Amino acid sequence: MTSIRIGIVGKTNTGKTTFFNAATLLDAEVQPYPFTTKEPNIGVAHVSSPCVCGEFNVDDDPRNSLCINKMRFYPITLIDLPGLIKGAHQGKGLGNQFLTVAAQSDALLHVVDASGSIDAEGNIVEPGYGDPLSDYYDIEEELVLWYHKIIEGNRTTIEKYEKTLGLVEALYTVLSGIKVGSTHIEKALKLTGLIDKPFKDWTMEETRNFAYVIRDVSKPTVVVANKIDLDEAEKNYLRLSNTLKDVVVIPSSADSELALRRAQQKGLVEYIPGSEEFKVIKPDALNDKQRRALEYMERFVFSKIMRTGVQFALNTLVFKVMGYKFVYPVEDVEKLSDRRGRVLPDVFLLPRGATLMDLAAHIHSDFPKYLLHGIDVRTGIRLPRDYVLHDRDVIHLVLARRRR
Ligand SMILES: Nc1nc2c(ncn2[C@@H]2O[C@H](COP(=O)(O)OP(=O)(O)OP(=O)(O)O)[C@@H](O)[C@H]2O)c(=O)[nH]1
Ligand SMILES: [Mg+2]
Repeated sequence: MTSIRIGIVGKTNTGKTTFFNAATLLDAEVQPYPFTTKEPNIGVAHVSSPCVCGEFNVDDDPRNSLCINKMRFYPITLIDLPGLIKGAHQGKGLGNQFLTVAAQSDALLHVVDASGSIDAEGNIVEPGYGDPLSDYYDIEEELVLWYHKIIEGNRTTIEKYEKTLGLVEALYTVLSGIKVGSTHIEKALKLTGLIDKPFKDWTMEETRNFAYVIRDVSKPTVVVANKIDLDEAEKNYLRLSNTLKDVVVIPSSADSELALRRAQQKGLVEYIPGSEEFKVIKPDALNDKQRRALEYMERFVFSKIMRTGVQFALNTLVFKVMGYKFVYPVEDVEKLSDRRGRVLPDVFLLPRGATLMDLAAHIHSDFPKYLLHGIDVRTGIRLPRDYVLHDRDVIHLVLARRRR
């Protein structure tokens, strides 16, 4: 099963690498200077939801995922990108090769500095001076212009292929390299009303509009309003979420998540990523700096926004915006185990609309052929092959031929 790839984009200095480090706990370089990150960092993060082991009251033994305090964590790929600035599509800043990397992701997290403590060039300034909303628009504009450039730059290729393959496939030959599927193209053509218009007749404005819509359709995005702990950030967060009506905006403090995960690794606090609380294990073992840092987080992060927002942003993007579901297949309905007796060994991350047949295909390419029906383990109900899976379903597949 291929893992979902999520790219972190945004202006320089907004906290992308901090977010990445917090989510992956790798040590990529963080600095208060523009363009600290020069190469993309790739790491493993997780999406999480309450594990069904709690509901069924069993001790599980995960194989393809983790279960921490009854939360199930499934790996995804996270890509931290160098910061973008206005003109990036023309190679400004660190050039546009990174846009290619961004475009190879399935979805994006667009990180903005909600405190407004970076100026238009990405330098750190007093909170409130910068404008996260215009930063957001600047970066989105760069993404759209970049798609536009690819389409414009391949006019002759598209026109050539259109004659034999049709418009959708012609655009697909040019856009497939940046993870744009033909269903995305079809959807964008319908939304823009260009589905029946020969490509050679598209005006500049229509091409531009298509670029705008294809960016939207092909890369689902959550906006991360970072540095929420600083002054002015809450005000800007509200402005962002009230203005950007079509995207989800999640407030976050990536710095705090990173500090908490580190403190947890050192055994100083009890903290599960994404949790709405942390507990100091040995108050006496903390030095002054650590104590102050934890108090700061309690006051400026947890009491303001309940959680640091890092894990929440990842979960929101994957489950709510992209519509993925966790599904737990089991072979033994009584023990909730596989053939070897491992309890709830796997969880699968399946896309919106996935059916029992898709689940079977994920487990083994041969299975759909032999699939008779499924059993919903919670209720014992028999499920048809075209049953559309729900999040946190526990499923037993009944096959015509037993595996040996
Ligand atoms: N107060 C506060 N500062 C933060 C937060 N997240 C990141 N920072 C700080 O913001 C600065 C920039 O962080 P980076 O993670 O390097 O930013 P970046 O977006 O990766 O920057 P480039 O790689 O240069 O594009 C650092 O000084 C971080 O410590 C946060 O939640 N709160
Ligand atoms: Mg960085």
